[in-house]
Amino acid sequence: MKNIITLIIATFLVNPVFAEPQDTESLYQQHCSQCHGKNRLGITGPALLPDNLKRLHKKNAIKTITQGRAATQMLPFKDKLTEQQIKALVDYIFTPLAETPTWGEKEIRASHVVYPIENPTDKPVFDADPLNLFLVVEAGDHHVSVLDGDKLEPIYRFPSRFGLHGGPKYNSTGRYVYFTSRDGWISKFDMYQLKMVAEIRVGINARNSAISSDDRFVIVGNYMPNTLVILDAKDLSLVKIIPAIGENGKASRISAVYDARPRKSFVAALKDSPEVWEINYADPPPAGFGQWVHDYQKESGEATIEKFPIRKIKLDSVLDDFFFDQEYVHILSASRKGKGQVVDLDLGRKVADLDIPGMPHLSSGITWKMGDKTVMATPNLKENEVSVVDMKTWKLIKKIPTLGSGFFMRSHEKSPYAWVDVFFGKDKDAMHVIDKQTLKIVKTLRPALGKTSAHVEFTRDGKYALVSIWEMDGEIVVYDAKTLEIVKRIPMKKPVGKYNVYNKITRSAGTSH
Ligand code: DHE
Repeated sequence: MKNIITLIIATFLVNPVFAEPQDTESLYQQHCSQCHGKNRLGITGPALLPDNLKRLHKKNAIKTITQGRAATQMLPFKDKLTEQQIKALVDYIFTPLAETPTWGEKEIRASHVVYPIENPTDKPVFDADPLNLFLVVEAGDHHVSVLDGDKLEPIYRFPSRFGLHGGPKYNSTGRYVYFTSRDGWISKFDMYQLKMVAEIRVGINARNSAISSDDRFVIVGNYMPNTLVILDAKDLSLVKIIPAIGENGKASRISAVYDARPRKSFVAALKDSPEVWEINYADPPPAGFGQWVHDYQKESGEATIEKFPIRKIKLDSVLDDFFFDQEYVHILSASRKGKGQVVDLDLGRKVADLDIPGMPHLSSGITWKMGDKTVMATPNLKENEVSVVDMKTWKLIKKIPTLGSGFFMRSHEKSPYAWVDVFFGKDKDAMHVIDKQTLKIVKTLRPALGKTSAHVEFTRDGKYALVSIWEMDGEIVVYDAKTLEIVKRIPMKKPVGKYNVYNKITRSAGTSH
């Protein structure tokens, strides 16, 4: 008898909770579904689908389940599940669902939350210059810090949705900002009162969002489902769902959507069909907008849509992402396969090929005046070089070799330099500083030896450049943008991007819009 009891205790110690083997689906339902949803689409926890988890490698997923995630509600499961069970769960969440889930009007409306704000005020609740604030997205523990750009000190920190991606979008005054999470959550935050205003989930896997120049609408491009969703910018209530159906009649993911301010339109590219859509939000839409409508739209009756009329520009190849020239007439696109292209939005067609080698990470490129030319420069994710393109002839005028491939390039109207990170490879801690006139690297900085440095953003006056150190125990390293000396280090949890209110709302040529 004594032996049997000893055996039972020993079994329990090795495998604390589950003496019986269990199938992974029931393990998931028992331990994960309460927060991540019965169908893995997410509730309080993020969606657990392969596309949404792309940034999280399997070994990190194992670590998260085993140890939990600091400063979140994700608990450690090492005392409840065996190593084998954790591995099986990771394989399970990295497996696509058998059926494509629905996320339509009903689900979107049901997710909408408007937060009550006590003592509302139109005055900032802090002393800092509201136009020289930065938002810093800290991916390490899914928080956002509000940084005073003059004192270079954080003044507030709040939790964000899981996996924010892309630049938060400020309205024209910089008072409100809209965040997009990869799981399709849009959050509106009041920068004056430092309070969340409203949230809504518009998709299962969102790509990015844009706000209209008249501050009335927010648009979101989704990968899953294949839709563009327009929201009222005031309280994020649903205005319209536009199914992304390509010319071939098949549903398509949206590569990206941006606001084209002078055109009063949103411009979106389809990822699975070679076309760009210009969605007008002017009231009423400009005369002749319909002249761009293609025959297939006329036949299907789509051309009669009154609100948010769409011009569809057909191309030969797909755009993976794109950015505008400062006039919003041309879009310069990147493609995962092959070359980029230049599309003239006024002419409604491609006007040139773009000789950039690898797929740049979009929103990476910037423009500036070089002598009498305007040039665009971008790093490339597949090649160790920065490409510099003449914005008139669209010819590649220089390849600047770098120590590795990079994600972001940034500058400021008042700075003679453009900064580019070396994100990948053994020199991931390097940051090149390039002279904007000679196109030569004048200095290679190492803000934190051996640690990945990425993404630069300047203060409103261009005096300081802020660099992210992309580590859990990371920091923002502040450089004097002229002397290139470090002036301050601000600890942060894996800071990703940082976004200066003034530079964004004035659409500085040195940063993304
Ligand atoms: Fe991004 C912006 C696409 C991987 C960090 N990224 C964007 C935008 C697009 C894009 C379309 C512009 C959105 C906007 O601001 O409206 N990113 C892609 C990809 O296709 C890619 C290569 C693969 C993917 O998984 O989607 C990719 N991006 C990454 C990363 O791995 C990065 C480094 C870390 C992360 O958070 O996923 C990353 N992307 C960023 C950041 C911005 C961004 C920080 C905003 C930069 C800015 O200054 O505006």
